[in-house]
Amino acid sequence: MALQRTFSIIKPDATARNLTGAINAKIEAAGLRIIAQKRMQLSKAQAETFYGVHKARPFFNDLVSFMISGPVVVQVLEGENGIAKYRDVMGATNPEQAEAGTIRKEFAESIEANSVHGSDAPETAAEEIAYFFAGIELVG
Ligand code: RTP
Ligand code: MG
Repeated sequence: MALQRTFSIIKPDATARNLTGAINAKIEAAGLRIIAQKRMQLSKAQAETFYGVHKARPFFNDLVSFMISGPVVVQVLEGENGIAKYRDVMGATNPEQAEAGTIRKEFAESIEANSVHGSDAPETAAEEIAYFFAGIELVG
């Protein structure tokens, strides 16, 4: 399979605990290359738009509040089968169900404060990358 790009967020629970480097080490150890990265504070509108697919879910308001509770690091990752590979490195949404060695097993605090986001399909990866980065910022 050719190189594939995915979009990642290091979430506020992780930046608060100074875990950006530890998470990046796991990303790189898995063979994914960080081809763009920036730290930012999401606005409420940006968080609502980003997680718009979950608007009707009972956890939506809490999720938006969490995502704006502190800085995030947004990233573009590239690698063979990058989307699925990063989902494997992240582990299950609920850290209690995540496999040993995954980012969420090792670092997540709860099903909500679960340290990282990763795109779930090629279409969402392309949309999410374009929402946060200009093409000129992606250096593969
Ligand atoms: P993500 O989109 O952040 O990569 O996470 P995911 O695919 O593993 O999980 P998803 O179902 O898309 O949920 C998005 C984020 O919402 C929060 N969440 N809270 N309180 C809850 O029951 C609950 N369920 C999900 C998590 O931060 C989850 O990553
Ligand atoms: Mg998701």
